[in-house]
Amino acid sequence: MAVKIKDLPDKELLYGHKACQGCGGAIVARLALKVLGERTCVVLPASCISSVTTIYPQMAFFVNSLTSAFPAAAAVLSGMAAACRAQRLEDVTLLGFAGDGGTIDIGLQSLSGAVERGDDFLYICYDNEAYMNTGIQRSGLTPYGAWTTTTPTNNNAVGEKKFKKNLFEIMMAHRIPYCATASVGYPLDLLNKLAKARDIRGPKALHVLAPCPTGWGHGPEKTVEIGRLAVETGLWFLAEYEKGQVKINYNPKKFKPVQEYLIRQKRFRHLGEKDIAVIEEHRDKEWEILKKHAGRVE
Ligand SMILES: Cc1ncc(C[n+]2csc(CCOP(=O)(O)OP(=O)(O)O)c2C)c(N)n1
Ligand code: SF4
Ligand SMILES: [Mg+2]
Repeated sequence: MAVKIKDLPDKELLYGHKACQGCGGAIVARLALKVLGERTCVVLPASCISSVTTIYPQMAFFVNSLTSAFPAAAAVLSGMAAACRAQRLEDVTLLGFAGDGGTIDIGLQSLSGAVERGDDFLYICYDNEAYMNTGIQRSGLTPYGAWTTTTPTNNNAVGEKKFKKNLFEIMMAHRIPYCATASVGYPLDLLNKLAKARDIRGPKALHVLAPCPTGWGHGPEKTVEIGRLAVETGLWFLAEYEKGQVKINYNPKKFKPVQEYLIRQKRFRHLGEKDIAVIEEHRDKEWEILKKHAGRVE
Protein backbone atom coordinates (compact mmCIF):
# COMPACT_ATOMS: atom_id res chain seq x y z
CA MET A 1 0.00 0.00 0.00
CA ALA A 2 1.29 3.46 -0.90
CA VAL A 3 2.83 5.50 1.92
CA LYS A 4 0.99 8.74 2.76
CA ILE A 5 2.82 11.59 4.47
CA LYS A 6 -0.05 12.04 6.95
CA ASP A 7 0.38 8.42 8.11
CA LEU A 8 4.05 8.85 9.02
CA PRO A 9 4.71 8.90 12.77
CA ASP A 10 5.44 12.30 14.35
CA LYS A 11 8.07 10.70 16.53
CA GLU A 12 11.59 11.46 15.40
CA LEU A 13 14.18 8.68 15.72
CA LEU A 14 17.10 10.79 14.54
CA TYR A 15 17.65 14.27 15.92
CA GLY A 16 20.28 16.50 17.46
CA HIS A 17 22.92 15.46 14.94
CA LYS A 18 25.73 17.78 13.90
CA ALA A 19 25.45 17.49 10.12
CA CYS A 20 25.76 20.68 8.05
CA GLN A 21 22.50 22.49 7.29
CA GLY A 22 20.72 20.92 4.34
CA CYS A 23 22.66 17.64 4.51
CA GLY A 24 21.00 15.22 2.09
CA GLY A 25 22.37 12.18 3.92
CA ALA A 26 20.73 13.26 7.18
CA ILE A 27 17.38 13.67 5.37
CA VAL A 28 17.64 10.12 4.00
CA ALA A 29 18.44 8.68 7.45
CA ARG A 30 15.55 10.54 9.08
CA LEU A 31 13.03 9.43 6.44
CA ALA A 32 14.30 5.85 6.61
CA LEU A 33 13.63 5.62 10.33
CA LYS A 34 10.16 7.13 9.91
CA VAL A 35 9.30 4.11 7.76
CA LEU A 36 11.38 1.40 9.41
CA GLY A 37 10.48 2.32 13.00
CA GLU A 38 11.86 1.74 16.47
CA ARG A 39 12.76 -1.93 16.03
CA THR A 40 15.61 -0.99 13.71
CA CYS A 41 19.30 -1.64 14.34
CA VAL A 42 21.53 0.61 12.28
CA VAL A 43 25.06 -0.23 11.18
CA LEU A 44 27.10 2.79 10.18
CA PRO A 45 30.53 2.47 8.61
CA ALA A 46 32.87 5.44 8.99
CA SER A 47 31.25 8.35 7.13
CA CYS A 48 29.74 11.79 7.63
CA ILE A 49 26.55 10.31 9.06
CA SER A 50 28.36 8.06 11.51
CA SER A 51 30.49 11.03 12.62
CA VAL A 52 27.73 13.58 13.04
CA THR A 53 25.40 11.24 14.93
CA THR A 54 27.75 9.71 17.47
CA ILE A 55 29.37 12.60 19.29
CA TYR A 56 29.17 11.21 22.81
CA PRO A 57 27.18 11.96 24.90
CA GLN A 58 24.91 13.58 22.28
CA MET A 59 23.96 10.42 20.41
CA ALA A 60 21.47 11.26 17.65
CA PHE A 61 20.02 7.84 16.76
CA PHE A 62 17.14 6.84 19.03
CA VAL A 63 17.33 3.25 17.84
CA ASN A 64 20.19 0.82 18.41
CA SER A 65 23.15 1.80 16.28
CA LEU A 66 26.65 0.48 15.79
CA THR A 67 29.60 2.10 14.07
CA SER A 68 31.54 -0.45 12.03
CA ALA A 69 34.96 -0.39 10.40
CA PHE A 70 34.87 1.39 7.04
CA PRO A 71 34.77 -1.73 4.79
CA ALA A 72 32.68 -3.90 7.07
CA ALA A 73 29.08 -2.62 7.30
CA ALA A 74 27.52 -5.46 5.31
CA ALA A 75 29.63 -8.11 7.06
CA VAL A 76 28.40 -6.75 10.40
CA LEU A 77 24.81 -6.88 9.09
CA SER A 78 25.36 -10.57 8.27
CA GLY A 79 26.58 -11.18 11.82
CA MET A 80 23.57 -9.37 13.24
CA ALA A 81 21.24 -11.37 10.98
CA ALA A 82 22.77 -14.58 12.40
CA ALA A 83 22.26 -13.26 15.94
CA CYS A 84 18.62 -12.44 15.17
CA ARG A 85 18.07 -15.96 13.82
CA ALA A 86 19.71 -17.49 16.93
CA GLN A 87 17.49 -15.41 19.22
CA ARG A 88 14.39 -15.90 17.04
CA LEU A 89 13.98 -12.13 16.69
CA GLU A 90 11.68 -11.69 13.74
CA ASP A 91 10.48 -8.11 14.21
CA VAL A 92 13.87 -6.39 13.90
CA THR A 93 14.94 -4.49 10.77
CA LEU A 94 18.67 -4.47 10.15
CA LEU A 95 19.70 -1.32 8.34
CA GLY A 96 23.09 -0.60 6.83
CA PHE A 97 23.58 3.11 6.23
CA ALA A 98 26.72 3.87 4.27
CA GLY A 99 28.19 6.58 2.08
CA ASP A 100 29.25 6.15 -1.52
CA GLY A 101 32.91 5.54 -0.61
CA GLY A 102 31.94 3.03 2.08
CA THR A 103 29.76 1.22 -0.45
CA ILE A 104 31.20 1.31 -3.94
CA ASP A 105 34.89 1.33 -3.05
CA ILE A 106 36.06 -0.16 0.22
CA GLY A 107 32.75 -1.79 1.24
CA LEU A 108 31.86 -3.47 -2.04
CA GLN A 109 33.20 -6.95 -1.34
CA SER A 110 31.50 -7.20 2.06
CA LEU A 111 28.24 -6.01 0.49
CA SER A 112 28.58 -8.55 -2.32
CA GLY A 113 29.20 -11.36 0.18
CA ALA A 114 26.26 -10.43 2.39
CA VAL A 115 23.89 -10.19 -0.58
CA GLU A 116 25.13 -13.55 -1.87
CA ARG A 117 24.48 -15.15 1.56
CA GLY A 118 20.91 -13.93 1.30
CA ASP A 119 20.80 -12.39 4.77
CA ASP A 120 17.78 -10.34 5.72
CA PHE A 121 18.82 -6.67 5.78
CA LEU A 122 18.29 -3.36 4.06
CA TYR A 123 21.39 -1.55 2.85
CA ILE A 124 21.13 2.14 2.00
CA CYS A 125 23.91 3.91 0.18
CA TYR A 126 23.40 7.66 0.60
CA ASP A 127 25.38 9.02 -2.29
CA ASN A 128 26.95 12.44 -1.87
CA GLU A 129 29.40 11.56 -4.62
CA ALA A 130 32.68 11.92 -2.69
CA TYR A 131 34.42 11.13 0.60
CA MET A 132 32.93 14.10 2.40
CA ASN A 133 33.82 13.23 5.98
CA THR A 134 37.54 13.35 5.28
CA GLY A 135 37.51 16.53 3.16
CA ILE A 136 35.87 15.90 -0.25
CA GLN A 137 38.03 13.26 -1.96
CA ARG A 138 36.70 11.54 -5.09
CA SER A 139 35.07 8.11 -4.91
CA GLY A 140 33.92 5.59 -7.51
CA LEU A 141 30.58 7.41 -7.48
CA THR A 142 31.95 10.91 -8.17
CA PRO A 143 30.45 12.09 -11.46
CA TYR A 144 32.39 13.11 -14.56
CA GLY A 145 33.66 16.67 -14.40
CA ALA A 146 33.24 17.22 -10.66
CA TRP A 147 35.82 19.10 -8.67
CA THR A 148 37.03 17.37 -5.52
CA THR A 149 40.24 17.87 -3.56
CA THR A 150 41.73 14.85 -5.38
CA THR A 151 40.33 15.83 -8.81
CA PRO A 152 41.52 19.45 -8.98
CA THR A 153 40.41 21.81 -11.74
CA ASN A 154 43.32 24.24 -11.96
CA ASN A 155 44.93 24.79 -15.40
CA ASN A 156 41.61 23.98 -17.09
CA ALA A 157 41.59 20.39 -15.85
CA VAL A 158 38.16 18.76 -16.11
CA GLY A 159 38.06 17.44 -12.55
CA GLU A 160 36.87 13.83 -12.27
CA LYS A 161 37.61 12.03 -15.53
CA LYS A 162 35.65 8.83 -14.95
CA PHE A 163 31.93 8.15 -14.85
CA LYS A 164 30.03 6.86 -11.85
CA LYS A 165 29.95 3.10 -11.30
CA ASN A 166 26.44 1.67 -11.55
CA LEU A 167 25.51 0.28 -8.12
CA PHE A 168 21.97 -0.55 -9.29
CA GLU A 169 23.35 -2.85 -11.99
CA ILE A 170 25.89 -4.36 -9.60
CA MET A 171 23.07 -5.29 -7.22
CA MET A 172 20.93 -6.56 -10.11
CA ALA A 173 23.82 -8.80 -11.14
CA HIS A 174 23.53 -10.45 -7.71
CA ARG A 175 19.85 -11.20 -8.47
CA ILE A 176 19.04 -9.44 -5.20
CA PRO A 177 15.32 -9.70 -4.20
CA TYR A 178 14.89 -5.91 -4.36
CA CYS A 179 16.99 -2.89 -5.22
CA ALA A 180 16.08 0.63 -6.20
CA THR A 181 17.43 4.09 -6.79
CA ALA A 182 15.93 7.22 -5.22
CA SER A 183 16.67 10.88 -4.62
CA VAL A 184 15.98 13.26 -1.74
CA GLY A 185 14.29 15.38 -4.42
CA TYR A 186 11.47 12.79 -4.55
CA PRO A 187 10.73 12.00 -0.89
CA LEU A 188 7.44 10.14 -1.49
CA ASP A 189 9.09 7.86 -4.02
CA LEU A 190 11.86 7.23 -1.46
CA LEU A 191 9.36 6.52 1.34
CA ASN A 192 7.49 4.03 -0.82
CA LYS A 193 10.69 2.23 -1.75
CA LEU A 194 11.66 2.07 1.93
CA ALA A 195 8.27 0.57 2.78
CA LYS A 196 8.55 -1.98 -0.01
CA ALA A 197 12.08 -2.95 1.05
CA ARG A 198 10.97 -3.26 4.70
CA ASP A 199 8.35 -5.85 3.75
CA ILE A 200 10.54 -8.06 1.54
CA ARG A 201 12.66 -10.79 3.17
CA GLY A 202 16.32 -11.20 2.21
CA PRO A 203 18.84 -8.55 1.16
CA LYS A 204 17.60 -5.25 -0.23
CA ALA A 205 19.59 -2.24 -1.43
CA LEU A 206 18.65 1.39 -2.02
CA HIS A 207 20.97 3.83 -3.76
CA VAL A 208 19.85 7.33 -2.85
CA LEU A 209 21.24 10.55 -4.32
CA ALA A 210 21.93 12.79 -1.32
CA PRO A 211 23.19 16.29 -2.22
CA CYS A 212 25.84 17.73 0.07
CA PRO A 213 25.82 21.56 0.25
CA THR A 214 29.38 21.64 1.62
CA GLY A 215 30.98 19.38 -0.99
CA TRP A 216 28.83 20.31 -3.97
CA GLY A 217 28.83 24.05 -3.37
CA HIS A 218 25.16 24.97 -3.20
CA GLY A 219 22.98 26.66 -0.59
CA PRO A 220 21.61 24.43 2.18
CA GLU A 221 18.07 25.38 1.14
CA LYS A 222 18.68 23.96 -2.36
CA THR A 223 19.22 20.30 -1.42
CA VAL A 224 15.78 19.09 -2.50
CA GLU A 225 15.75 21.26 -5.62
CA ILE A 226 19.15 19.89 -6.70
CA GLY A 227 17.93 16.35 -5.96
CA ARG A 228 14.96 16.96 -8.29
CA LEU A 229 17.02 18.58 -11.04
CA ALA A 230 19.38 15.61 -11.12
CA VAL A 231 16.41 13.45 -12.09
CA GLU A 232 14.77 15.97 -14.42
CA THR A 233 18.00 16.41 -16.38
CA GLY A 234 18.46 12.62 -16.62
CA LEU A 235 21.73 12.67 -14.69
CA TRP A 236 20.08 10.51 -12.03
CA PHE A 237 17.33 7.97 -12.50
CA LEU A 238 14.52 6.53 -10.40
CA ALA A 239 14.12 2.79 -10.93
CA GLU A 240 13.38 -0.49 -9.17
CA TYR A 241 14.48 -4.07 -9.70
CA GLU A 242 12.13 -6.70 -8.33
CA LYS A 243 11.46 -10.31 -9.27
CA GLY A 244 13.91 -10.07 -12.13
CA GLN A 245 12.26 -7.04 -13.69
CA VAL A 246 13.33 -3.42 -13.95
CA LYS A 247 10.76 -0.65 -13.65
CA ILE A 248 11.62 2.97 -14.44
CA ASN A 249 9.66 5.19 -12.03
CA TYR A 250 10.25 8.50 -13.82
CA ASN A 251 10.78 8.53 -17.55
CA PRO A 252 10.47 12.07 -18.97
CA LYS A 253 9.87 12.52 -22.71
CA LYS A 254 12.46 15.27 -22.73
CA PHE A 255 15.19 15.99 -20.21
CA LYS A 256 15.81 19.49 -18.90
CA PRO A 257 19.20 20.86 -20.11
CA VAL A 258 21.97 19.48 -17.88
CA GLN A 259 23.26 23.04 -17.36
CA GLU A 260 20.26 23.70 -15.10
CA TYR A 261 21.66 21.12 -12.69
CA LEU A 262 25.37 21.84 -13.15
CA ILE A 263 25.24 25.62 -12.90
CA ARG A 264 23.78 25.52 -9.39
CA GLN A 265 26.86 23.75 -7.97
CA LYS A 266 30.33 25.21 -7.52
CA ARG A 267 31.96 21.80 -8.12
CA PHE A 268 30.97 22.03 -11.81
CA ARG A 269 31.59 25.73 -12.44
CA HIS A 270 34.79 25.19 -14.46
CA LEU A 271 33.02 23.04 -17.09
CA GLY A 272 32.79 24.25 -20.69
CA GLU A 273 30.59 23.28 -23.65
CA LYS A 274 32.78 20.31 -24.62
CA ASP A 275 32.54 18.81 -21.13
CA ILE A 276 28.78 19.32 -21.11
CA ALA A 277 28.53 17.48 -24.44
CA VAL A 278 30.49 14.56 -22.90
CA ILE A 279 28.10 14.49 -19.93
CA GLU A 280 25.02 14.51 -22.18
CA GLU A 281 26.37 11.81 -24.45
CA HIS A 282 27.11 9.58 -21.47
CA ARG A 283 23.67 10.28 -19.98
CA ASP A 284 21.97 9.23 -23.21
CA LYS A 285 23.97 5.99 -23.41
CA GLU A 286 23.15 5.13 -19.81
CA TRP A 287 19.45 5.71 -20.47
CA GLU A 288 19.54 3.42 -23.50
CA ILE A 289 20.98 0.67 -21.30
CA LEU A 290 18.42 1.33 -18.55
CA LYS A 291 15.53 1.18 -21.02
CA LYS A 292 16.87 -2.11 -22.41
CA HIS A 293 16.94 -3.51 -18.85
CA ALA A 294 13.36 -2.33 -18.34
CA GLY A 295 12.22 -4.18 -21.45
CA ARG A 296 13.74 -7.51 -20.37
CA VAL A 297 12.51 -10.17 -17.96
CA GLU A 298 15.04 -12.55 -16.39
C1 LIG B 1 40.11 1.68 6.52
C2 LIG B 1 39.79 3.13 6.62
N1 LIG B 1 40.28 3.99 5.70
C3 LIG B 1 40.00 5.30 5.76
C4 LIG B 1 39.19 5.76 6.77
C5 LIG B 1 38.93 7.25 6.86
N2 LIG B 1 37.59 7.59 6.46
C6 LIG B 1 36.59 7.75 7.37
S1 LIG B 1 35.16 8.26 6.70
C7 LIG B 1 35.87 8.34 5.17
C8 LIG B 1 35.09 8.86 3.99
C9 LIG B 1 33.74 8.25 3.86
O1 LIG B 1 33.20 8.59 2.60
P1 LIG B 1 31.77 8.09 2.24
O2 LIG B 1 31.64 6.64 2.49
O3 LIG B 1 31.46 8.54 0.87
O4 LIG B 1 30.83 8.83 3.31
P2 LIG B 1 30.68 10.43 3.49
O5 LIG B 1 31.73 10.85 4.47
O6 LIG B 1 30.84 11.07 2.17
O7 LIG B 1 29.32 10.63 4.05
C10 LIG B 1 37.20 7.91 5.20
C11 LIG B 1 38.10 7.87 4.03
C12 LIG B 1 38.69 4.85 7.72
N3 LIG B 1 37.90 5.23 8.71
N4 LIG B 1 39.01 3.54 7.62
S1 SF4 C 1 29.82 17.48 4.53
FE1 SF4 C 1 28.00 17.02 3.29
S2 SF4 C 1 27.43 14.88 3.77
FE2 SF4 C 1 28.83 15.64 5.38
S3 SF4 C 1 27.48 16.39 7.02
FE3 SF4 C 1 28.01 18.15 5.69
S4 SF4 C 1 26.34 18.23 4.15
FE4 SF4 C 1 26.25 16.20 5.15
MG1 LIG D 1 30.29 10.21 0.33
